[in-house]
Amino acid sequence: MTKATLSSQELMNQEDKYGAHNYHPLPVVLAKGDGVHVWDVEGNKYFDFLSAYSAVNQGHCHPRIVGALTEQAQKLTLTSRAFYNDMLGPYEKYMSEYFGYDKILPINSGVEAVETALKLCRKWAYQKKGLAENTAKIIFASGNFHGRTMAVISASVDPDARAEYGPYLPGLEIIDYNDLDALRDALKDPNVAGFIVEPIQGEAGVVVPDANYLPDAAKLCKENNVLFIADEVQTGIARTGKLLAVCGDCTCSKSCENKYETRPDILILGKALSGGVFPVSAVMADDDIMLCIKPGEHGSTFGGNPLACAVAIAALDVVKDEGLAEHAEAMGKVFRARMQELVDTCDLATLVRGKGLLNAVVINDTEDSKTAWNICMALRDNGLLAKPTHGNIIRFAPPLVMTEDQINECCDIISKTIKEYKK
Ligand code: IF1
Repeated sequence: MTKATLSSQELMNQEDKYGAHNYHPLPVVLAKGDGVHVWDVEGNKYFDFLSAYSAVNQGHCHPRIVGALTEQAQKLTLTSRAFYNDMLGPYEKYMSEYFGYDKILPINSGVEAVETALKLCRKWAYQKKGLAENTAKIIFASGNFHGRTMAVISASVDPDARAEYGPYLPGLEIIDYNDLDALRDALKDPNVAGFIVEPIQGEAGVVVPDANYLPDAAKLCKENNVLFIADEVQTGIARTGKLLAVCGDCTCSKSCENKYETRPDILILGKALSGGVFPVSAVMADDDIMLCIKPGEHGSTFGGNPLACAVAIAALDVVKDEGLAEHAEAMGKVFRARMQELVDTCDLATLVRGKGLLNAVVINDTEDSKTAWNICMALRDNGLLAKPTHGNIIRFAPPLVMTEDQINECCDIISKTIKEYKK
C-alpha cells in the first residue's frame, strides 16, 4: 500500500537497507514496461537497451504472453511432477518440434538448465561412453558465464564470481575461447565427456568467435565421442538474428535439423523462453542422451509447471509470428552501421561488435575506470538504459520488437551522449 507513494530515492534506500548487497544497479527505479519502453517511479520514460539481459526479447508485458499467463493462472499453476498435468505434454511436443530434438527436460532458471546439462553429460559418459565412475571431465571456455551455482563458478575465471566460494567442483577443465587447437589438445584426454560453450560470450563483453569455431568445435567433439553442449541461455530465441546462434544463415524463427549449422548434442535455453515473464528454462537432447537420466535422478518442484508451459508456448509463438529473428538480424545491421559511424568519428568509442541485437561498444578507457558507467548514467538522463560490463564495455541489447525508426532515434541518443561526454 505504501509502495506507490515512495520516491525512487526512498525505494533505493529500502533495497540498500533490507536487501543483500550482491548487486550494484544503475540508479533508476522502474515501475512499468511496455514493448521497448520502461518507466520509472516518477513517470520518466526510457528505451530499454538491456532487456533484462536478453530475457525480454519479445518486449515488456507482451499482451499475448501476459494473456497466456493470466488465463492459465486461473486454471492451474502447479502440480509438481508427482502427477501429470494437461499442459506439459503439449508443451514438450511443441518444444521438440520447434527445436528439432527428441526430448526436453523442463526446468526454471538458466543456471539450473546448465546444471541439468552437466549432470546429463556425466550420466551419458558413464552409461554410454563407458568412463569409470567419478572420472568424467567437462571442458569449459575461459571467459565463460553460465550462472551462479557452485558447479559453474568452479569453472569461472572471473574473480568476482568465484573468489572465496571454494572448495570448487573437480572434473572441470578450462581452455581458451575461440581456440580450436586448445580444444583439440584437451580432447586427447579420454576422460573428457563434454565441452560446454556460449556461441557468443555475453558477460565477457559480447565476444563473437571466428565463423568456423562452433562448427569445427562440434566436429572435433563428434570425432572424439564428446558431447557438444551449447549454452544459448543468452544468445538463443532470436537474439542474435537467428532462432539460435548455432543455426545456419537461415533466419526463420523455427529450428530444424537441416537448418542447424552446428547441432548441439545438448541445447540449453532460458531467459527469453518465457519472454521475461518468469523463470522458464529447458534442456533439449535426443533420446540416446536424455534417457540416461531415470525417474528420481533429477528434477525440480516448479520445472514443467502448467504456467511455465503456457507462457513459453506463447513466447515462442510470438517469436515466430512476429518474425523476430529476421527483424533482429536486420535491425542489428542498422545498429552496428550507426555505431561504426560513431567509432569512426569519436575517440571515446573504439569498437562495435555483435550479432543481431546482441551488441557492445568498447569505450576507450581502462577496465577499472568509471567512464563506461558514467556514460550509462548520461544515457539514462537522455532516456536510454544500458549497463556496462567489464568496466569499459557497454552492452546494447534492446527488445527485438524495436522498429527501425526507434533504432535510429536510439542511435542518435547514444551518439550524441558519447560525443558530448567529458571525462
Ligand atoms: C545475473 C551476465 C548476462 C547466461 C548464460 C546461463 C546464465 C546466464 C550464457 C544463467 C545468465 C545473466 C545473469 C545475471 C546477469 C546476466 C549476464 F552479465 F552476468 F553475464 F546476461 F550477460 N548462461 N546471465 O548469460 O541464467 O540462472 O541467471 O537464469 O545477475 O547474474 P540464470
